[in-house]
Amino acid sequence: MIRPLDSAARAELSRNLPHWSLVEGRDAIRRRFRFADFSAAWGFMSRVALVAERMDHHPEWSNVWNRVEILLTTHDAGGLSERDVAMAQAIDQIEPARLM
Ligand code: H2B
Repeated sequence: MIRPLDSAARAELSRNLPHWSLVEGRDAIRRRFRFADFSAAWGFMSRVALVAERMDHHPEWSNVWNRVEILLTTHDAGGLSERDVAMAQAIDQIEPARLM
């Protein structure tokens, strides 16, 4: 069992993860990405998939052509945990130059 994110870490979310926002009605964070085309979006998703496997932490996500939406929450914690923060930071490191 993983512990939920504590209130101090929650207070720092917007500063540590400025591109991510809290999801209404769920204890989760979300970021929307837009790429040049489907190929760029899928390439990005492939990289995220490798990170997810390495971290054993898997996103809820969707893709529509050049757009990717990623939602992070920890099912084992029933909401946000440090794993989501670490995953979001790792995703933010993936080729930001390819984002549009
Ligand atoms: N991903 C996410 N987002 N939340 C989890 O609680 C989670 C996961 N748990 N990936 C992991 C896998 C767990 O189910 C396996 C058994 O390690």
